[in-house]
Amino acid sequence: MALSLAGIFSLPRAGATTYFVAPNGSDANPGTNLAAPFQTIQQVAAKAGPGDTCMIRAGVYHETLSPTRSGTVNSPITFVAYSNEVVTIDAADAVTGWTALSNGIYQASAGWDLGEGFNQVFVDGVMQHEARYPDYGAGDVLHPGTVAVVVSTTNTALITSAAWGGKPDNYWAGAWFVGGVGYSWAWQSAQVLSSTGTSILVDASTQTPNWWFTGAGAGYLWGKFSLLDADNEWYLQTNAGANTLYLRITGGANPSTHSVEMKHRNWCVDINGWNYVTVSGINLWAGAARLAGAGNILQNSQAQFLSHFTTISQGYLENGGSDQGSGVLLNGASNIVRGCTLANTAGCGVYTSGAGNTITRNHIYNTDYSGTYACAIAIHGAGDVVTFNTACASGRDILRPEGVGSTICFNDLSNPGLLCKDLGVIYAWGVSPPAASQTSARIAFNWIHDNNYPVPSPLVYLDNYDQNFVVDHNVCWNTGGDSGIRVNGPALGHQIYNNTLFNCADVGAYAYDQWPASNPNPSLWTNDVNQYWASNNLFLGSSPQTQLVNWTNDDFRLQPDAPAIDAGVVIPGFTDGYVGKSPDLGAYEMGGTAWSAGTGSRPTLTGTNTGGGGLVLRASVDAAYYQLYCASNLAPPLVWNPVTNVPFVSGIQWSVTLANSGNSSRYYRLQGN
Ligand SMILES: [Ca+2]
Ligand SMILES: [Ca+2]
Repeated sequence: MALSLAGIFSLPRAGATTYFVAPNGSDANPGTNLAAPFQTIQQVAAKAGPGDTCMIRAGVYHETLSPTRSGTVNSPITFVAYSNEVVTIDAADAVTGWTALSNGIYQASAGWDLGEGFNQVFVDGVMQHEARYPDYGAGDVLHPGTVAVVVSTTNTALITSAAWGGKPDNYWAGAWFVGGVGYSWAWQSAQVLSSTGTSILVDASTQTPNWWFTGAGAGYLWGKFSLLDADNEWYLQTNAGANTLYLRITGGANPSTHSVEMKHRNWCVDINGWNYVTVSGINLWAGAARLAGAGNILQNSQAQFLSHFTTISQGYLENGGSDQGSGVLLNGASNIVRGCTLANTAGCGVYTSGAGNTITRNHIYNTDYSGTYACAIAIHGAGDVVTFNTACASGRDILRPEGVGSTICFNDLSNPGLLCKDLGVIYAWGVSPPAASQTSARIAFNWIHDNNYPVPSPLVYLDNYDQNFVVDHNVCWNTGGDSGIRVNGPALGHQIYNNTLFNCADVGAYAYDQWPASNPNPSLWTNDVNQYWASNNLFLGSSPQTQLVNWTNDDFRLQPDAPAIDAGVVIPGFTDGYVGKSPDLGAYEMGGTAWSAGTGSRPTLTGTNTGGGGLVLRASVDAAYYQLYCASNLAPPLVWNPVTNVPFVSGIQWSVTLANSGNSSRYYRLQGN
């Protein structure tokens, strides 16, 4: 028996056309010959039909991949990097023609303007900062330079900061304020009308609605030429028809000898109303990806700076008020994003609506650097599946399950709350399914950890007015003192089983009941109820080493003498296949199969000969999202056939018995989707 994992390869089908695109090609070429390719992706997008493959040669393409027709379920249209060459769709365009001004500042004319807070400049692939006070500093995208501020509670347009003093009246007028204050559920922005002393007065009509918080916090001012006084800052002067970009790069050097780009388009990939289009191995820069339709796929893409905004038009929206703030937007049915890296973006990494979408094996980090109500993964669809992702570092939450019937399994999720407060690694508020019999989400077999913001916050946070979440077999560790799994009232129908928790407080140890305020669904929430069932959870306080094998190396199995062994109760559907006289407490059953989470997770497959040609294959629980394949030999041409006659399935753990004919060999492997 052999075990391996490999990508899925398919050959162009007979009758379909293969097109080629290369930067040195010509759109006047036929495009069907590697030696005479098209020059633009859009040229091939205009021609490709069902079953066609569009091979893109190495290079940077300054355009939007926007299909003009649909593929079919059996004959998708495929856009793919040719022979694994490095292909990038860049939504920013070059700015050239620099002349020196003063103080290391250079200027050039720029032909476009995406609007206040939506422009973005890169020098040699490094994001620069719109002229600001204080200067950004050396931090990454989630650690902006700020000063202490107070938004007045009596005049909410009045903001003070000791750092703003010593300037002439109205020195700050025209700049934009951005910051997180008070409750800081999300950051807020407004434009400065006037200033005097240590105070600014903002234009109330520009204040972020829902929410504009008051109280103490931190913020910065941006958007005036006078604030351009440090390296890596820029300012765009937008006069009618003649925009001027001012820029000071590192060391005050001449930008002419560097690559300077300014964002020009919101979308790198825009599949808007088309079906069965696959985009594979194509990197995205400074723009978002929309998969609106059915059966579209984005895979194996390195994507950075999917969205950018420093003005926040709606405080509570995950996308900051614009579609591109969704990052990768899955809007429709059965769309897939897999194997991608999604990093450094103002809004979400992925945002779903519709139904049956899949998010798997993505590495997502540095999301929500705007500080709005965004997260790495926002689920709004029905029956969406989120598996084997590694997502970490976000301004607010890492994952928000707001759909119905979602499956969230085998993910490694950590480190939220780098800009906002009162949040979770997984956070839900006011989420209930249409019918009482439905589950909002099953959150199982995940590693959920490190919510270390100075204000204690939970790991799994089922805030007020949530219903029917199933939270089982997760490992939850490291908070600043809040619950590993927290349920705030009103709450209804949650099931919390077999989780392992340590270096945090126990399930539900902190609870805040909002009843009857802000009732989002008065027909459902007719009285104050705080209902959830919790069993078989293993809470280890600050002593995980007493029962776990080696938690610092992600080995959360029980030690041989752990008191948790056989200390649990039978919960049908959750403890099926337990070993020994009873189920154990916690996420790992002694004697059961190990499992791991995140993009590095690989299921185990072991085989036991049972004599007479029989073979029992036993896989770990994380194999539930894999298909078993069989080959009779490993010599070319190697053919793996799916094993479809799986004779035994139990829960999401399965084992198979397959007849081994005669003395010939069989090879088996698990392959992900
Ligand atoms: Ca500055
Ligand atoms: Ca047991």
